[in-house]
This record gives sequence, structure tokens and C-alpha cells, in this order.
Amino acid sequence: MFYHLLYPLSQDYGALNIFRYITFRSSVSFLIATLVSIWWGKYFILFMKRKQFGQVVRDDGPESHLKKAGTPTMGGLFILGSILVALLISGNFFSIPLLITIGVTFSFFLLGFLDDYLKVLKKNTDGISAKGKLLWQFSTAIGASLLMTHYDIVDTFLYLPFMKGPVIDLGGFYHLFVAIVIVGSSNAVNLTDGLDGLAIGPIITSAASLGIMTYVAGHREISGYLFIPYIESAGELTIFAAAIIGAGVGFLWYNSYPAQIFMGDVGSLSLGGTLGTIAVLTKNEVLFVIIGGIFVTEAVSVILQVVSYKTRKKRVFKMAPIHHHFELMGWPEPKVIVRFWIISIFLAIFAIATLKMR
Ligand code: 57M
Repeated sequence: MFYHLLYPLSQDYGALNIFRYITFRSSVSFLIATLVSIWWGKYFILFMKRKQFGQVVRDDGPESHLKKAGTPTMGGLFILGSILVALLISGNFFSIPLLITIGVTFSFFLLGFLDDYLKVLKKNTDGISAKGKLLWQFSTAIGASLLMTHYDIVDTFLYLPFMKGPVIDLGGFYHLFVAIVIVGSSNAVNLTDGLDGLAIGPIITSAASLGIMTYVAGHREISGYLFIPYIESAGELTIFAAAIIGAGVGFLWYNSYPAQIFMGDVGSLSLGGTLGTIAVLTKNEVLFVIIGGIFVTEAVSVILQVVSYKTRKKRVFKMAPIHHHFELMGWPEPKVIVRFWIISIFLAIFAIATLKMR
């Protein structure tokens, strides 16, 4: 809004020229998303409690989780709502990368909402079938990928950390590759969201790291200096990343241990898809494996556990995802959470450092 309404007036009022700057609009986006989510969260939790829309906790999980039954969930509704408010104020909706990212976020938001609605409001613990979820996610991701190449936002080349130029042209496989990154990210965040604050912490660090990637990728001089691909108007995604950080901090105000609210699939599936899309739009698909290392580790632990159990009837971990393994090893929940946060902060900063190592 501000960008579209106020910036054109900067011809007459020079001070309004400030709305041109990505750094300024990103700061505004962060501040608004933080304040809106802290304010909105308070009333959302009261509403969910009054309606008794609480989490159904499976009895096959760690003993310590049974007391969490009834905790309000679907907090993703006010996380994404706060992000939308911040974008409406600070975003430039003429940016195609921004519109594509909003499209993926909204589609995964709808999927997560439907799943939560069935599970929480209709008490149908299965929700949408795994096949149905994957079909929805892959359709959205491939659609987004086709738009990215149709509008020449990105090329079909693969870029690796530490390497100056592209390493290989993926050609037609590029769309499947993009879909695996976006769908994989969405489901990995979903699996990670199993302890208080465990998912939102790495979401914040990933958004911060990716936010810097979008800023430099959208800056012609800096991208050239760092030998990274220049992506027209990728800087508008910095404002989106700043909103995710702000809304994430506001959500963490209530989701920190002991959680008063969970984000629900509506939050984990959408935010995971958003981070994957931003990684693709800045040609950081492989670097994102480092940035989102906690999400990757959680997903890989499930794959290892399921494959091992199916083939050898033996478990690799006491329980998957890996955060449950540490719980069953006797680590108190807050210790698991904060140690995972520490690792995700390290990975986010290491990824930023690789920008100079090319
Ligand atoms: C997503 N959802 C949490 C909450 C959150 C194939 C298998 C690995 C699938 C996996 C699974 O069901 N994953 C679903 C994880 C759930 O959180 C809800 O879901 C939303 C996120 N999608 O927003 O609404 C529970 O997590 C706890 N929680 C918190 N604090 C938070 O801030 O404490 C969530 C957020 C909540 C709450 O207890 O109820 C979840 O864990 O289901 N399955 C599993 O993760 C299960 N692991 C498992 O079955 N392992 C097996 C094999 C199949 C790998 C094994 O190791 O042998 C674990 N989860 C549960 N029970 N609930 C263990 C069993």
C-alpha cells in the first residue's frame, strides 16, 4: 500500500522517497508483522479456547506430550494473517517473484487449513490423505515453477554453494527439481513442528538467511560482486522474509515452552512451502539444504526410521522424528528445542558466509 500510494508522491514530497528502499520497507514489514501477531495472537488463543478447538494428541507419542491435549492449534492463521497485513503495507505487488511466492503460500495455507479443519474441528484425526496432500503440493509447486521460467525469473541451471557459475542445465527436469525442493521443504517443516517452538525457531533463522540472499540477488552491483545470479525484483522477497521473521517472533511469544498455541498444518505446510519457494527464486536450492538443515535432518530421520523398520524390523532412533529420540533419551523438551535453535542459527550464518566463498 505505502509503496503504491506514497512512493509516487515522492516527486513532490522528497521525504517519501524513503519508501523506495528495500531496507526501509523490510524494517517496517518486520515491525508491523511482530506487533500485529503479538496483538492478534492473544485474541486468537482466547477464541480457540472458548470454542474448544484444541489439539488432539495421539497416544503413541512420548508420555510427556499427553498433557498437551487440548492446546489450541491453527496458530498459522494469525501468523499468515500478520504477514499479509505487513505485505499489504510494505509490499510491491508488481513484483512477479513476490506474487508467485504469495501464490504458493496461499495454496499450501489452504491445504493446511483444510487438513486442520478436518482434524481439529471435525475431530477426524486422519485429515486429508497423504496422497491427496502430495498431489495438491506437487501441482502447486510445478505450476509455480512453470510461471518462474515463463516469466524468465530464473533459468533452469543448477547453482552450488562455493561455485562461481552454474554447474549443469537441468532442462525439463528443472520443474520436477523445483517441486521436490518446495514440497520437501513444506513437509520437512511439518514434521519438525512437534515440540514447542521447535519449528518456528528455524523458520525465523531460515527467513533471515534467505532474506539476505534475496536482497543481494536483487541488487545488480552486489550480485555481480559476489558472482551470484541477479534476479530482477528479488528484493521484494526481502520484505516477505522480514514479515515471516516478525510474525514468527510474535507467534513464538505464545508458542515458547510451555506452548499456549500450536501453528497447525496451516502454519507449517505454508511457511515450509514459502521458504522453499524463496530458495528456488534466488537459485539457492542446494544452499537451502544447509540453511534448513534442521528441517532436512528431521525429514531424513523419519525416512531412515521407516525404511529401517520396514526392511529390518529395527528402529534407527528410539522414535522419529529425531526430536522425539532426544526426548526419549531423557533430554527435557526445552533443552531439545534450544539446542536445535542453536544449530539452526549456526547453519544460517554459515550459509551467509558462503556468499563470499566463491
Ligand atoms: C506433523 N505433528 C505433531 C500441531 C502442529 C510418518 C510419521 C513420521 C508422521 C509423523 C506425523 O504425524 N507428523 C505430523 C507433526 C503434532 O503437532 C501438531 O501438528 C502440527 C504440525 N503439523 O502445529 O498442531 C504434535 O506435536 C506436538 N507439538 C508440540 N508443540 C508444538 O509447538 O508439542 C506440536 C507443536 C502435537 C504436540 O504433541 O500433538 C506430531 O508429533 O504428530 N508422525 C510422528 O511424528 C510420530 N512419529 C512416529 O510415528 N514415528 C514412528 C515411525 C512412523 C517413524 C517411529 O518412530 O517408529 C510422532 N508423533 C506423534 N505420535 N504425535 C510420535 C507418535
